[in-house]
Amino acid sequence: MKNALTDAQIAEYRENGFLVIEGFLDEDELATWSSVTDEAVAQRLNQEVTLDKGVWLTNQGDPDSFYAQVFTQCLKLLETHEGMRELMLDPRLGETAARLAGVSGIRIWHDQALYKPPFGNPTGWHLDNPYWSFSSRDALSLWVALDDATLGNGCLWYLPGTHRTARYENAGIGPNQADLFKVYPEWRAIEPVACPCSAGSAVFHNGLVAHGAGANMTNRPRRAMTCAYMPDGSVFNGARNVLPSAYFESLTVGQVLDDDDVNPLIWPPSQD
Ligand SMILES: O=C(O)CCC(=O)C(=O)O
Ligand SMILES: [Fe+2]
Repeated sequence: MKNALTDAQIAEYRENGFLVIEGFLDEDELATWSSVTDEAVAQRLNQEVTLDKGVWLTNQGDPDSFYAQVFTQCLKLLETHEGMRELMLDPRLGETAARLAGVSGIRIWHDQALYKPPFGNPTGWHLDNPYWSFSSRDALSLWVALDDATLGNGCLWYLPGTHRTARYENAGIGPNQADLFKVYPEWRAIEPVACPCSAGSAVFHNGLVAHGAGANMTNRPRRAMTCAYMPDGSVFNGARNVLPSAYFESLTVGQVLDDDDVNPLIWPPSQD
């Protein structure tokens, strides 16, 4: 895993709000991530595994909806697949996220597989952190390409620097690519940057940077495995998002989200 970061990479991430690391996984690691993710997704979609905690786990309710054709989205796979748990709890991922964000501790918010289907819809411009149950300008995500991500199959696009001017207002991932610009008309002047990358590459992005992905014009899926990270010490903002119902109901706004079962601490590594 090519997770060591140079000062230049950290500076680039902080300036732009995203960083591409080509060849993040080596060939063997990519083969493992790919087969583990395929298996965990297949189990989830076939309902061979259940996670009955009142958590919303896939977007495949109506497979013909616009959103279901943006990507097959499977959340919290680490809770239902042991191999995925091992991959996601890797402290090297937490260390990399912590160094980029400039924070001392990192918890998992949620992992999610995002498979854009053949001929899939584009992913509308959006921000991530306003969806989540904590608000932190240091939140971030890891997006790992399991297939080559190209201009033709829906690689990621970013509006550089928008993490620094974003407010906690968002647009949904709906059919209109331009909805986010109704909220942030001043961002229309920013030149979007495409991030094509080869399978095994990683893209880290800040939870407040504007991003989206193009349509998949090819007859093959564009698969990605991702994980969203919460700086340790972040507090509950009142939003449910993917919190298990009993835990959600027990929380008060402002309470620290430090339940190790719900949000595992992956950096610093535990002493035992
Ligand atoms: O994979 C995609 O199309 C979108 C990814 C995304 O929005 C994210 O990882 O936050
Ligand atoms: Fe996103």
